[in-house]
Amino acid sequence: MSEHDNKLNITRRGMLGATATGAVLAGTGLGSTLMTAKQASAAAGANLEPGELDEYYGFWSSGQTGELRILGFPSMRELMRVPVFNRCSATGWGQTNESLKIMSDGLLPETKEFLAKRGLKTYDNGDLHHPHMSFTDGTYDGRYLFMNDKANTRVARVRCDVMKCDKITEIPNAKAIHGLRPQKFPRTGYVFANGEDETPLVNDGSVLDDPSQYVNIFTALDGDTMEVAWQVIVSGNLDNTDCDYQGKYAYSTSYNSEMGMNLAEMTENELDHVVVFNLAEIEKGIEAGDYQELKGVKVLDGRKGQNKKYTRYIPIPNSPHGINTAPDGKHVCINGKLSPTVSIMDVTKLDALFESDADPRSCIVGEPQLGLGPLHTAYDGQGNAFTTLFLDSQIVKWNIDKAIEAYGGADVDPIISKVDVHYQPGHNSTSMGETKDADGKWLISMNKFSKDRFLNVGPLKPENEQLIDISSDEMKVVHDGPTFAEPHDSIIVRSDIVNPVNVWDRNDVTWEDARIQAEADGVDLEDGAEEPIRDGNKVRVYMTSQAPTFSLEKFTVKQGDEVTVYITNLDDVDDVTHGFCLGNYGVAMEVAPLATASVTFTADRPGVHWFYCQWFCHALHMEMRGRMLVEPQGA
Ligand code: K7E
Ligand code: CUA
Repeated sequence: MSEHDNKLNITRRGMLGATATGAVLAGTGLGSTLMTAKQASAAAGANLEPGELDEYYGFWSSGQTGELRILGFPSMRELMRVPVFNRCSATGWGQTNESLKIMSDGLLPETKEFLAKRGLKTYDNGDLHHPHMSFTDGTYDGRYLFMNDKANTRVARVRCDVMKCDKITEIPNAKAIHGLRPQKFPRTGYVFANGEDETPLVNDGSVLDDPSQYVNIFTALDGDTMEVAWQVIVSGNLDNTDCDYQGKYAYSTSYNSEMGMNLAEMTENELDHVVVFNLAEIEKGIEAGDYQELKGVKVLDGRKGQNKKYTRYIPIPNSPHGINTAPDGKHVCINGKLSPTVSIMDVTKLDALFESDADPRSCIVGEPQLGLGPLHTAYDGQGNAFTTLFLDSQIVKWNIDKAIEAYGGADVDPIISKVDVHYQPGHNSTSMGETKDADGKWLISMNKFSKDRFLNVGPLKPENEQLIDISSDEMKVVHDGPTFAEPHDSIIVRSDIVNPVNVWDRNDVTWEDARIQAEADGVDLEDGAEEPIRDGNKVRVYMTSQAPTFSLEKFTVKQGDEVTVYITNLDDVDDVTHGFCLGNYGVAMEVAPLATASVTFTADRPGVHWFYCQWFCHALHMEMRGRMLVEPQGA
């Protein structure tokens, strides 16, 4: 639920009561819509025969679980979980040296210090809302996925060749990275990231309960290096963000222009705003030295009323949430949340805002009333938009041109149809819908509540993601998909764009540290070493794995040694992943085909300790094990 909660608490009691009734009614009404022949075949497309492959990849966030998920789409089969901000028992993410390096390298020095006092190298929780793929020329290019962590103010990147996270950057100065989007044109380029929570600019305790001194921060990262390129101080907290197809502007919704500290203050104004960021002017400002340097980052002042050309504030009713650029490259929908409206912004009118003192609202060309609680909008590439109505538990399909005509006074209704979803939708996504290649086939509604849609699993219930056929004007729900906490957002990418490898390249940079250490030890990772290599109380064990054996059946260390086990998987066969799990030591990791993985622990328990392969690899997988013999201290 995250930030929606804040605003919607007001009506939450009434809303939930109303929904329970709605659910019963919806259950009886649903089957009464007749499917068109086109829809029937599309629905059949969602039910793949065994062995058939999906037409799309779905990349899903997981909210407070902190991982990225990969689904086959439209079958909605979950294919993989990619740990990012979380600790993963199966893969050893958050425990292996390779993952800990990725998780800790990009942390701020002060965070490293803070965590070290708790005996940690990194955070082990995250709140991942928004996964988005890198773009080239307005469409997905299959290089990277970028995603935010609202919980601990980070941005991560996943490599699409191996589907593993390779960089995590903690964003300085900002707090709670929420909205995130990669630049669409000419390429990514920048990754834009919104800071949601306002704090003093220098948050060292010298200013505490004086909100007049709080600011919020918009960040642009360099998607290639994952370093912060620049930041802009803004007024109001930032919610979601998107950018244009021209490479000129980014824009963010702000739901608390009041800079209020409690619910009443935060919802006081009838109008909040969208902040528009002028990328060329910001780059010029940096070149001209118009910034302060804070924690190694160039920070420009783009607050309201500073009269510079970095930002413009466009009044929008009331607590806007999602902001989505249409595939036409011209229109941007700003979802009103507490207002039943979506505001349509025309990006071709933004130049005028910056060049003259034009009324900031002059770029708003439509504002249709769609229903209660509009949160996010997706597109079919044919001029139509699909907006989630959180409070109404519906998706509304509407026509952008007609909404613009109606705003100009014409007597037309932009709403084409509505469909009930179950229940309370947040994000929705269409196939290729956030690119210029939107294909108008499928929509997924990511519903926050499932209530009675599945077998009851106790007070904590799954969410419900509903697959909707949008190939005709009558939207048709064709599948319910329960999911665990808490996917906010997803993207649906044509499968030909994504081409992961089957086995690792031995030269991969992921285990560069292991390669360097092995070289220093005179060991070839692909051979392993027959004896542990001792260096004071540091002991390094080099093993290979090849189904169904490890190259060592045993190794001996002394109690208190700091032991690093390096394992190289020599099986270059599709899908033959091995693991290393050391019993009663809390140590476990994955070693995929041709990968090297390593883990470091202190051998502080004497005795015989079995290690085993924890990924099923062979008929003799159970036999794939060995012993760590730990000599007691003083022996
Ligand atoms: Cu609407 Cu964090 Cu994208 Cu949730 S946000 S829904
Ligand atoms: Cu190797 Cu199981």
